[in-house]
Amino acid sequence: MKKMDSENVNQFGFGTRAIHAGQAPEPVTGAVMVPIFQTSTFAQESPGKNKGYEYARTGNPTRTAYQDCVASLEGAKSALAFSSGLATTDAILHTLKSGDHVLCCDDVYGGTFRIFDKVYRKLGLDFTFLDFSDLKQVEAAFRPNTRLLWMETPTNPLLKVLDIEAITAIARRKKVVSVVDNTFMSSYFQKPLSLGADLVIHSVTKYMNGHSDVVGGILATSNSELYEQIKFFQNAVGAVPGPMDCFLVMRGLKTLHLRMEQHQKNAFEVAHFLEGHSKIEKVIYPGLESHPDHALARRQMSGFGGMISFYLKGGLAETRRFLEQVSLFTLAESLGGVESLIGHPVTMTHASIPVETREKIGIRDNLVRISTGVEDAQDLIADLTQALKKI
Ligand code: P1T
Repeated sequence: MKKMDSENVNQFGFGTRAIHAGQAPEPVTGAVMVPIFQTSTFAQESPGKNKGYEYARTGNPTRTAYQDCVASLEGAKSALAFSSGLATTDAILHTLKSGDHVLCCDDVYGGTFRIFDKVYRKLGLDFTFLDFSDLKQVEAAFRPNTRLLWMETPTNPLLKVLDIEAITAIARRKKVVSVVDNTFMSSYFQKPLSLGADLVIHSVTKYMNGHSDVVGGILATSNSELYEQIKFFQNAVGAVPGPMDCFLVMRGLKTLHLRMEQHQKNAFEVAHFLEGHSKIEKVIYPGLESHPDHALARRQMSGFGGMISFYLKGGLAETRRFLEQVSLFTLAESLGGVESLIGHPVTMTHASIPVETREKIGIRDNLVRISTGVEDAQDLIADLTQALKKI
């Protein structure tokens, strides 16, 4: 096979790119895996004359390889990596100035809501949170000072599927930059840039790395102007990932396509099991025909992922008891790792959202969120069965 370079990379399939894009053998030693360039600085031959790297906040070869790989997976010209998903969000928000307005979907990760509401509002930005399922409402919410449209799809934790093509088309018409947080689907199941988004971002802490051992974030774009602007902030602010973390995420990416297929397979089995259980009030999984956005999900995504949310019959006490009883599932924040996790949005991931807002959108005491891992599905179902028996 001809080795990949930036010219021919896009002729290859997803799995091939996940394994090779940006990752030619290292020229000096032939090392097949991109080395962890654990260095803060790079020797210069004479002042200002270097081999493309000078200081590791600005650039590091391990990070370059990782960014190039993700750019290829998202069908983007470029990518920029950060030390967390929220540091990525922060870098994008730095492109705005006091007085600017941001439109955001109403069901977002609690930390995203928090940085908007508690950090950037204080600096003079204004935010409107609303249900992006209603396109007329979205259209009407733009103001003359709207500069950014932010959406997650499927949303966290209610797994609403938003129409990326229709919503980003409105933003484009209004000359507003659109961002899609693609964390839940990963680059494998959803391609926001090809549906019209200007920027796609990930908390790579989740599926992209996939092994629950790194916190990181990345964005990808084909808009050179935005890229240059945010690259400036990446260096000027400096929330960059270290070379070891870049290496680990790149290693995780090599199996992204395999893991996502298995996450989805298990999620279907678990979702069907929960749907048929007498102690479950309602199951939310975009792959189920009962999901209100199932048709859109089929059209927009090439799979449905591994995230499931459900309402137990009962209140906080029953939900707490159930969550204390699971044993193969780990009760923990986060998602997207090979191991199955279970969480309680009200007290964990979405505790920073005001209670009135949570109730209005449906984040209630009996809501449980599952990140289905890649264990054997029958073991996961057995664990849920025994825990449900105890309530
Ligand atoms: O945790 P961090 O890498 O900074 O990423 C934040 C983030 C951004 N976007 C989405 C959709 C997310 O789900 C997250 C982090 N979410 C969790 C920790 C969670 O358990 O939902």
